[in-house]
Amino acid sequence: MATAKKPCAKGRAAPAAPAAKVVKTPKFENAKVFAWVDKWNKICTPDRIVIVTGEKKQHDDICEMMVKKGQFVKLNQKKRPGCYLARSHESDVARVEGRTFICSKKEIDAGPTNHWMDPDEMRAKMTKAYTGCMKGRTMYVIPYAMGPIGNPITQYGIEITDSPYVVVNMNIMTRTGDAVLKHLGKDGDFIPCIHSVGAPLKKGEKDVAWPCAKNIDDKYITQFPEDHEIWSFGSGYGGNALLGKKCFALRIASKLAMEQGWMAEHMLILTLTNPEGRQYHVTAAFPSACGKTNLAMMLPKLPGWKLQTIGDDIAWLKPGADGRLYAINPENGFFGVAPGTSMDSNPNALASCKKNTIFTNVVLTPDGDIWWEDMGVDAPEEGVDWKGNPCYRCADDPKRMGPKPGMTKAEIKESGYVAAHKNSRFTAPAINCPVLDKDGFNGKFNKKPTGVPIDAMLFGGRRPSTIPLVNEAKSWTHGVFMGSAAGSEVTAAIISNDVGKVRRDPMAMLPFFGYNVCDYFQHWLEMERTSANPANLPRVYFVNWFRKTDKGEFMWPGFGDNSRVLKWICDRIEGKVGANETAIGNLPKFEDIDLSNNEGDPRFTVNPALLKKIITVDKAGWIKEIETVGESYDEYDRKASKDSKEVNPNARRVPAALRAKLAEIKAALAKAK
Ligand code: GTP
Ligand code: SPV
Ligand code: MN
Repeated sequence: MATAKKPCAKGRAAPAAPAAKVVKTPKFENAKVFAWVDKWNKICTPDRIVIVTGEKKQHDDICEMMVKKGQFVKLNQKKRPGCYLARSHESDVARVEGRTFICSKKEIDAGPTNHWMDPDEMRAKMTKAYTGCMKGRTMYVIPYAMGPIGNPITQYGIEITDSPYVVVNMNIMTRTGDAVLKHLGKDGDFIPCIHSVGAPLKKGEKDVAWPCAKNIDDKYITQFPEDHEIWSFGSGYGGNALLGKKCFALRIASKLAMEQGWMAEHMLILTLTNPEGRQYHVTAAFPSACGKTNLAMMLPKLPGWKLQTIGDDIAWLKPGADGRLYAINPENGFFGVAPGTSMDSNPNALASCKKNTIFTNVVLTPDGDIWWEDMGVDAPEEGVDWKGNPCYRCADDPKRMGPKPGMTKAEIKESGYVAAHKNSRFTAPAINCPVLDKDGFNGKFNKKPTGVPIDAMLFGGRRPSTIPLVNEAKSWTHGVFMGSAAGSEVTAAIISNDVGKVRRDPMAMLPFFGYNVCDYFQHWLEMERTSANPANLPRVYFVNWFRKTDKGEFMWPGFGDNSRVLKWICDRIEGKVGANETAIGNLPKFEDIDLSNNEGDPRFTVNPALLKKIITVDKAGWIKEIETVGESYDEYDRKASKDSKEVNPNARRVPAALRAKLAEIKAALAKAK
């Protein structure tokens, strides 16, 4: 083929810019899948393209390739078959909320809690960043399902990525591969997702252990809610990169849910069976690193009660013809917080990580096993910390590690050093969980493919003061108010300077709203208005496992003892027990919290005197609390987006029903003793 040579001034051919070599786009039966892959192949110009099949052999081969390249450590296969360890770059350890964008056409549709940019501007900016970004790398195409394939609630995605770490994590966290492509057929719909670590390789350049864009301002986690597209660039970690999770199953799905009359929530799903064999299904929305995984697989302290897991992070709920909300877990695995997970606190999570699990940013022990702070087992004499540096057992506490030999617990604490990153995680297949409710997890209830009907919905957060152990909403609207008013201390799950400070986190969804928070509140209210039978909506509760004494000690043991609270909730649903009807909601009477089996390790024992304190109304604290909630509402009313500085006359409004509830509680508090 003749190539046109542009004549230059002197009549000689200009040296042609080396045109990027484009590899052939593989064939796909589904034309939209082909178009999505073909488009990004031409922009990203990878060296090769691999379609993720979902087969074990391909998964294992990718893991082994990563071991060879120094991107994975293969763990002791006798102790942890199929397990690997990854260490991320120091800039890439958690979600980056400051670099997360909702690019709706209008700023107001992203709302006051989201960063916004004009979608055309964002597309132009990111396309530039994507141009040639996969040079020297493999482009993987991951067909995946959020939910059991074929379930009416399930949705599908295609994630293009240049990160093999993302591929193997997606293989665990979602249902991937050929089965999805087959289900999509010729014209099935999916959410198109593109991801790159943003680190092209020059010819012959050696790859690093954790490629990413090292500068935080070069990372973008972008949702286009109107086009239902996800574009992610520069980060390889968790919710930034496993695009089925927060980007799709929460941000994009919440928008779809609003349009279609269902709900996409940051909620665990569990099945609880009482000693008489009656089953309850409960969801709970707690902010990141606030106890969802732990509650989802908790071992009840109460004799005769059985708890099973359906999901630990995300719930999709659809109203049924009977007015009940039916929930599925769209995920296929757990991306759980490692530190604090022990045989005492969460044995089922530890069991879930026994095989085929990827650990990220934990400690490597000399025998090829893993360790983290508060794992409940002695640290090895020596290990490798999350940064890849040596670490050593603490001189006076075998359950700590320090950066130098012989350091004391006080010295380590003072230095702020941790050997496993506070947001270190395990990616474990759900089928490993010994208490998985297989039917519920497979989206079945009474053998029918749907979700499980929800009896109670919990909200919660880390609140050292004011918020009681459990508080029952008096109505659906009151429950929506409770969710809208949720607050929590910021945790290490987010890269932020505010870790430890209390912030408002409505419905534990602050980082995950795909649209305007005011519209989201309205959507929750609509669930009652449009319900076939509002009496069948779940009861709503606010719980707080994290009250602290003045000395900073937890007032409630938490974990398995939380079954006492779940039992109270079931008793309320059955009308077996009364409650103290207070200005803020219905609180338990002391004698209605079952304290059987309350002996043994004092760390896991309820102190009755403290219990009394955390089930009463702290009037002064609540007056302040309600004021702060009002301030958050005012802020939502004023701004078009998180980045807009001025008062915006077009800003959406917090629904009047919630303002009325706030005023009602404020007035009731003023009157209360
Ligand atoms: P994401 O995966 O970030 O959404 O977090 P999550 O909500 O699933 O949090 P997870 O259950 O992993 O808990 C995070 C941390 O909170 C862990 O270190 C737990 O040990 C601790 N935690 C969980 N439940 C309790 C509890 O009941 N009481 C106390 N004191 N700590 C808890
Ligand atoms: C969270 O932060 O709520 C998580 C972890 O579940 S991540 O997937 O990284 O968002
Ligand atoms: Mn989460």
